[in-house]
Amino acid sequence: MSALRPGLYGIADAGFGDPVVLGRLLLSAGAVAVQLRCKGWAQDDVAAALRALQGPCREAGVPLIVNDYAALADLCDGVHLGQGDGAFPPSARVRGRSTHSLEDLAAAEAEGVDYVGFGPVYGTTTKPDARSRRGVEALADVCAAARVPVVAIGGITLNRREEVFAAGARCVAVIGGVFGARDPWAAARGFGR
Ligand code: 3NM
Repeated sequence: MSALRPGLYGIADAGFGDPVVLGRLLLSAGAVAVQLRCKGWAQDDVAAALRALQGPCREAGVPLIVNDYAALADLCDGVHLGQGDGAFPPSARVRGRSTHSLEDLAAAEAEGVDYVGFGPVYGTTTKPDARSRRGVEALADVCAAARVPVVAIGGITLNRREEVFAAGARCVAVIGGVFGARDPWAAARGFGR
């Protein structure tokens, strides 16, 4: 799988509805990646959702990435793990790690990740245990230092999109700004490049 194309790194977050439906919406709106995020789900249910999204993602040429559930790496193109979520399984083709500092970036690059998430750039209510906001300047510092693509996350709204890309982010990862919008498809479309 080649590196992430610039654009919306879509997150099909089960907190906002059936993640298979959300994933399909993200694909139809032009997302460059789809991450399945099903916090607290039974592994079998996550596996079923991954199987349902495999075909649509393949057809769209978009990587399907699972958040956590590293044991399901064989059912998708990649695995995204947070700090402290352990090592990547050998079968994960695309490896993404959440980072919150330059130190985290260095550690993630040392373990050979394909991209890093960086955030929260702004305040977010979607992730209750998120760190404090890092700001656009910290994002720019990480983007300047990074050898891998940076996916910016946390509180990104359509009117902040420009400054996030200007800071050097390859992709924006957005949950509330898409699925909290009156028209999620139009919002997702608007985040693209
Ligand atoms: N990870 P929204 S912030 C899932 O900082 C997640 O690593 C974050 O949702 C991090 O776009 C976050 O609604 C929540 O703010 C993103």
